[in-house]
Amino acid sequence: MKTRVCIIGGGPSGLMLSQLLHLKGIDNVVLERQSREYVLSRIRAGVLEHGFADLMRTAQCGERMDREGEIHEGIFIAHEGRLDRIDLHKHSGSSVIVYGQTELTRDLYEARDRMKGIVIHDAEDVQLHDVSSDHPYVTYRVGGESVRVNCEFVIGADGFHGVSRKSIPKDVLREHEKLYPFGWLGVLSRTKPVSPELIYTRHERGFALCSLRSQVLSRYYVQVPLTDKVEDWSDDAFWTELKRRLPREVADRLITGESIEKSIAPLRSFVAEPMRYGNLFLAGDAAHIVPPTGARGLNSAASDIYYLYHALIAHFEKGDDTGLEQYSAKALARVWKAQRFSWWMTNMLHTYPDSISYEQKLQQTELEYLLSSNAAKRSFAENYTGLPF
Ligand code: RFL
Ligand code: PHB
Repeated sequence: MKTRVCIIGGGPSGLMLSQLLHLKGIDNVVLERQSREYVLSRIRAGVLEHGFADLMRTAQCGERMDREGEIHEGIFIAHEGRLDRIDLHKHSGSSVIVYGQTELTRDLYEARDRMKGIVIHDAEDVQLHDVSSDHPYVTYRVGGESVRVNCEFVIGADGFHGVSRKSIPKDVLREHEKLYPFGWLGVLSRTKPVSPELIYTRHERGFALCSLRSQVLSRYYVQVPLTDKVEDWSDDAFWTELKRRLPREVADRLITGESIEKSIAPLRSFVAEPMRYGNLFLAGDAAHIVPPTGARGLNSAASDIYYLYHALIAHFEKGDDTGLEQYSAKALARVWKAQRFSWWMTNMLHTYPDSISYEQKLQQTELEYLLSSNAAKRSFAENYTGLPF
């Protein structure tokens, strides 16, 4: 098989780039290790910044998001039994959209199908070859058959556990990583959300988050030790723990129900540099991960895709490679800002098992400063709603 751009990974990053390139007439193929059903069963992001939403519209995939997604102009922070609101719109002039990653991935798949885009599912043993040359190629197996894809560019959009980043030689790639001593236990339930806007909670028993997917679908999280297993947590135990961490008035109106998904995600900060090696370009979770506290993960992927899309268009349409040459530095500059914000927000709101009283006092002071200073709220709002691309 021959194509111009071979994209590894059929998550939001890979599908978005595929769709954008296709609309500009640039031939591409997406190779996805999992089945479509599996990709669509993963429950992940819920909050999108306007930059991501704009890309969905450019990709002609924004119609359902604009119809069904909810615009949120503020978030709540719960602490010491009280609720404080940060007005995102007032402080930054911007807002976020609550629209699930599952739904936007479904929209992207449907668009790819409509345009007869090539997305190969169940692609096993994907391997990248000669990416530092002008003739890279990718091999994979599907249904017992081996296939070779000759291309001009390879895009590694295969998430944190993908194969692309690992294809960059060890003496070229620098990895920066921070692991947190806790995870998030998440529950999705077909219940009315406890609050119309998200509630981020700091509590001595650990962080909690009340989020939502729609007015009939709620998403809640509680901080748990890394040693906990999902099987340890019955639905009852989850609701009891969540209520203990929420302010009384919120806990009293929480509607509980059967969980329709329950999983534990470890928290990690990670950046791989550079994001380019020859004709291989990394994008999204393949190159960087944030703890979900600041809702930045998918939104960091969005700027990678934006830069990469424009760089590839300039290359194919005008023979101008400036964007490709600058891609890694440009993408990383924004990635590190999202890293900083996610790390800061995680530190402020979580309970650390070994923290000393001095650190706990500072955490509390950080939060009090945020909630009492318009300058701090403005900084929070501009980061949470998305720094410019
Ligand atoms: P993905 O979504 O991981 O997709 C990568 C795809 O590549 C496939 N793959 C391979 N394909 C071929 N060959 C291989 N060898 C392959 N290895 C892997 C995988 O099967 C997969 O389909 O990466 P992508 O596209 O870069 O998208 C990134 C986002 O998924 C991620 O950043 C967000 O989900 C992070 N995130 C959030 N981000 C936000 O912006 N806002 C949020 O509110 C938010 N909430 C969250 C989150 C992530 C969470 N978890 C579970 C980590 C909440 C949670 C709980
Ligand atoms: C979610 O709804 O899954 C969600 C929302 C906000 C976050 C993280 C996850 O910061």
